[in-house]
Amino acid sequence: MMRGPCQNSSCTFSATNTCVLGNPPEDCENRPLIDGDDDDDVAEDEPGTEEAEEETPVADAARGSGVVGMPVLTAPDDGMRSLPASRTLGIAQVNAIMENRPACLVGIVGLAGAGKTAALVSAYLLLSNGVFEGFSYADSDTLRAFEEISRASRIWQKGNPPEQITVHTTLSNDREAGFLHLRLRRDADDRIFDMLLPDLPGEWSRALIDRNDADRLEFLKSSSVIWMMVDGRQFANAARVTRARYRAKLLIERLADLLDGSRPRLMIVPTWQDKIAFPQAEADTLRECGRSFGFEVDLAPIASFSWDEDMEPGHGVADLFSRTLTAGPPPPDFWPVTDRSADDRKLASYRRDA
Ligand SMILES: Nc1nc2c(ncn2[C@@H]2O[C@H](COP(=O)(O)OP(=O)(O)OP(=O)(O)O)[C@@H](O)[C@H]2O)c(=O)[nH]1
Ligand SMILES: [Mg+2]
Repeated sequence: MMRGPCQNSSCTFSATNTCVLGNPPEDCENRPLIDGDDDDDVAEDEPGTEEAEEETPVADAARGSGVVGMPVLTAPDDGMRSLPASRTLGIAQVNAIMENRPACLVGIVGLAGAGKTAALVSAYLLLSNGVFEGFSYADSDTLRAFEEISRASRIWQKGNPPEQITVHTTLSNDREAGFLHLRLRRDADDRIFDMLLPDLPGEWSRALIDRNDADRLEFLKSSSVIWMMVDGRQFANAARVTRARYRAKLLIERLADLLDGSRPRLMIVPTWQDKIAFPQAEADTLRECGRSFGFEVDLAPIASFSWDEDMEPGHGVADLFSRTLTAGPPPPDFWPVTDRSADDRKLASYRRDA
């Protein structure tokens, strides 16, 4: 048995022979075990992605030389390894960032069309135009991913907005979340904040509500804040509000269940405020529901875009980020207290001094 090409879309192993996660190539789980003649499905795993296009010729050439899945060229040592992944980050990369520096991991949930992607696009566009109140853009490891989700929003004409500015989110790996990274500088004190923001399909929240399918949302346990996005228009519509309210409450209950003991701050984020204000009674109901499950609840209404001349596009988005960052990360879990024994005396005293 050999290992085939890497299936992690962020990894450049096939091109550089270096695992982006630092795994030994022979043992990396992202490279499936294959028999020499049964690797056809590997290259087709992510149709349409550039990574997949790059991998195919390498795999084919390797097949011809009898060394299945191994690159035929040696990796150039040009420092490229340290470049960040161009698309979204996987869980392993997010973990690596969080171990290296304080970062604010946000959980973003909500049904399809709630406005999850739109909020991220709105923040990115405001930052790129230097009009994100209270913050400026410092860096991003996932610029290409931001550009991809923002593309359609750059081409619509004023006065003729399309129905959909962002497209329905799909993931190349439907079991693993893809994260966007933003580094912000806060104007007030020049402090730098790293934020990790998943752009998930609404189906993940629907599956959590309908089937309690929670495995792929496990990462929410490590988040400091959860944004629960809801389409604000539904809560101001007599025919739709009952169902919208029921599903929002069920989502809160499911989240509480999935999170076990941990309780990140819950921000309820009604979108489409340019169309209609979120009814106070609905806000109170959701707040109360969140509290009954032990959440500290906050409400942050936004208009990621705006069809209303009296409301600026991106209304409330900077405030959402600002309030998220004041929540502070949960206490870090590394350097846990362990029993000392005579054998680890040096390490123990190092920790005391550090
Ligand atoms: N005017 C206005 N339009 C919005 C707002 N939020 C979302 N939209 C529109 O609603 C569409 C759907 O929003 P998305 O952000 O793509 O929805 P989503 O939650 O990411 O949905 P999935 O990816 O399918 O889960 C967007 O393309 C926008 O056109 C808002 O606050 N104001
Ligand atoms: Mg989306």
